[in-house]
Amino acid sequence: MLTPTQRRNAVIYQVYPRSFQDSNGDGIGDLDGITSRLEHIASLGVDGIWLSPIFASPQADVGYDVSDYLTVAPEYGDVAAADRLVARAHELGLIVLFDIVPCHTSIENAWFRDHPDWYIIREGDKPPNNWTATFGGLAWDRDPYGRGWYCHMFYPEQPNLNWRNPEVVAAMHGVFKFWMDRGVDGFRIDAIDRLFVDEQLRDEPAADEEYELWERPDYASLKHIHTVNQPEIFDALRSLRAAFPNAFFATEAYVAMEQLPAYLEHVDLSFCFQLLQAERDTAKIADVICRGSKIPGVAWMLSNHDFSRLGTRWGPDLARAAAVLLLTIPGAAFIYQGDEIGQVDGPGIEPPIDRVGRDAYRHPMQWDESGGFSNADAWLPMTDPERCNVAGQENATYSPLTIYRQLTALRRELTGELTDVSGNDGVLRYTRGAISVVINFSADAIPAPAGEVVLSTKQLRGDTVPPSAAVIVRR
Ligand code: TEU
Ligand code: CA
Repeated sequence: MLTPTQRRNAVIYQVYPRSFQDSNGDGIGDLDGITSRLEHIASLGVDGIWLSPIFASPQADVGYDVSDYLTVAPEYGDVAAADRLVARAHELGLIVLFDIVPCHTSIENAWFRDHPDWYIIREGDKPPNNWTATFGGLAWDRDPYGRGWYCHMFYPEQPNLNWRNPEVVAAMHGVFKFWMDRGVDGFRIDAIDRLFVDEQLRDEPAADEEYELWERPDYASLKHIHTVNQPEIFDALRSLRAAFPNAFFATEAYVAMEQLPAYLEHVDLSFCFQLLQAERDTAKIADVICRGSKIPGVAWMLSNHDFSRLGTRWGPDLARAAAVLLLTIPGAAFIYQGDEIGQVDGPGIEPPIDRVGRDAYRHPMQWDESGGFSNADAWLPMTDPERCNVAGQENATYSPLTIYRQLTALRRELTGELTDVSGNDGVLRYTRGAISVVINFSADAIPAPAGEVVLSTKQLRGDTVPPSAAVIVRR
């Protein structure tokens, strides 16, 4: 258990269950596999894990389409395997967050067949309005049971639930309760910003400016005033918090930064996607961390299963420097599995599993030179285990793995606000108490800051910080 204050400063490791460790030779990661690798996660010095969805699912969106929230997907194990995982994590001092998808179910969930009033379904010859789905196309499809049109904010296989129906609220609270009773510490709550859509189903206007966060073209063509950030979301979160006062809640709201505080009134953490999307623009990063670190409950991340990996976007040297950024600024931090060894995007697979192209970010974890993920062909091929793997980085100076461990240890002495932030000329600088950080994104060596060096991501040359390196000093 972490106190509410500790939660807001937590470091959480994201496990993508299908790609972490296969224990039974079917090429698919599973819960017993994760349990067998928990010591690696504990060795990173993190506070806990978030498991992407493990529930029964036809896997149209790799688990984000849940057909039964109270059953574990058979290829991942069963409820007893989930219990073993949670128990072992707790022994190792790790908290466990499951991933709950409250906004939609799988189209194969029995709820969809049996309870049309739990969903957003309208009769008619044509779709009720112009809404677009996040992954492209119209947000409406013909109901397979002949009841008209159903709304889906994501894939057509993911019909939106109707949270205005109290039966839906009760059913979903039952899901939270089921897993809390089994010892889970809390939840990452998926796509909470789409929990409600306008009751009158009014059309959305054309977008008049580019949104603060990246969107797929179709979806970006409209201004989402009736399908995102609806006020009822906050009532739902208030009642969820009241029902589970001790749960650790981290929400995924893909929203403008100024909208995060409304979510954070009710939950411990909410992701800030702006840091990831600032890419290597130091002025942008400086602006994002200044504004974001003033939001209590901000959760930083630089990779997850939806975006190209840090190691690919920033390259091997800056990816190590990025770890310094992620773990030294005020706020919670999430590390996506594989980032601690600098894993890069994989080649994907033909035909693709994910129709919008996210396979490359989801390739298996690389444990040793031969992979170590599975003794069968993996569901997505290994990327480059001979180059990049956990075993090869143990105890190696300047390896990503070593740097992540140093940072989580150092983090204990980091307190206080961010001061003296600047991001000019490709160099990011900031201070927290007695600790100053310099990250050199430029192609030139720069003078090292004054003070005792506590960590650097490359060997310093004299009094200079080499290109694509970070240094932390104690003044
Ligand atoms: O993603 C929600 C979501 O839409 C954004 O975070 C997304 O990255 C952004 O809109 C850019 O397209 C969550 C899950 O993380 C994702 O894997 C699922 O596919 C999605 O919900 C649907 O459950
Ligand atoms: Ca398996």
